Amino acid sequence: MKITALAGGVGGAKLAHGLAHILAPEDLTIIVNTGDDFEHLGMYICPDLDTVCYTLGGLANPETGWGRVGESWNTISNVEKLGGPAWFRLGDQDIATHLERTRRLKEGQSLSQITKDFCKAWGIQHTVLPMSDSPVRTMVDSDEGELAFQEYFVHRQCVPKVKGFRFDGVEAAEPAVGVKEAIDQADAVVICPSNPWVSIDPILQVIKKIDKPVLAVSPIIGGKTVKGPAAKMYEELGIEPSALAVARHYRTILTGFVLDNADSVMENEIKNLNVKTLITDTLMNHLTDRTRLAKDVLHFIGSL
Ligand code: FO1
Repeated sequence: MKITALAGGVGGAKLAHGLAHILAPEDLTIIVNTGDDFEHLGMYICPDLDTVCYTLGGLANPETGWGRVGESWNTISNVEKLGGPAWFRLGDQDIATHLERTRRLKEGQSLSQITKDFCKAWGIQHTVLPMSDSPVRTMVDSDEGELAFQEYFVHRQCVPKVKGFRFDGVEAAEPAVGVKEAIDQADAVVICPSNPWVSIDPILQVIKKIDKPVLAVSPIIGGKTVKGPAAKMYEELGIEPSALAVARHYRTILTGFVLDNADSVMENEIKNLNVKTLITDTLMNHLTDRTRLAKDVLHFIGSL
């Protein structure tokens, strides 16, 4: 079975990791959000691409989910001593990624080519693609005005109340090389449990049409997100955060929806969206959970 997965940061990367453990490299392509990308300290940083790659490569910090395991912080602490910004925690190994990506971009290489080379260097055999090789910037409209994504997410720690989102550059952004083919060749598209508003919507706006079976795994369990501000965003936008809200979020493209046991009471309402449902344990703390959920998802797709 050929799968194309759509993923953002930490939560999405975990399911992508589970899928990569089961599917052969030629049967899984992961398309990653680049709306979180930004320039910082003179470097071009791609947090979600790096989170997915580090996770697939077994290089990710298991506590945070982002950045590298066994990291040191000498560079950023010396930047801070010099009066530079240290709010975005860049580890020494991680900085190598940003330096080399920035050098290659300046030489005119594409983000998809750079990602391909980095995956090779990190021993990752599955295909990881940025959603686009053109810049897209998620802007968060809030009660403190419009904020760039990392300013909102890290610097302001998601405190501002969101009013809406804008994906600057998305209209002009073509899908990256290989994205259309990955969708066309897939038996199904899996939307990983990432933030629907700021991790998955940018990808869907770049891809536009998906005429394939689409399955989404809810990032909200029991009305809460495991990590990140998705539930808070739903609330601030006047929507009760729940698995049902996520199913409604994707209803125009959904074929199947995976919700947690904790939300089984919502199953009928989700079925009423003309969506098939799978109820299972969607928490992914360890690699065994990731592969178990990935197996459940693949089995479920087989039944769609
Ligand atoms: N998230 C934080 O909450 N605090 C940080 O200091 C931080 C640093 C960081 C460095 C590299 C990287 O690839 C990701 C990093 N993240 C950090 C996560 C980042 O904000 C992502 O955009 C989120 O994971 C949302 O996808």
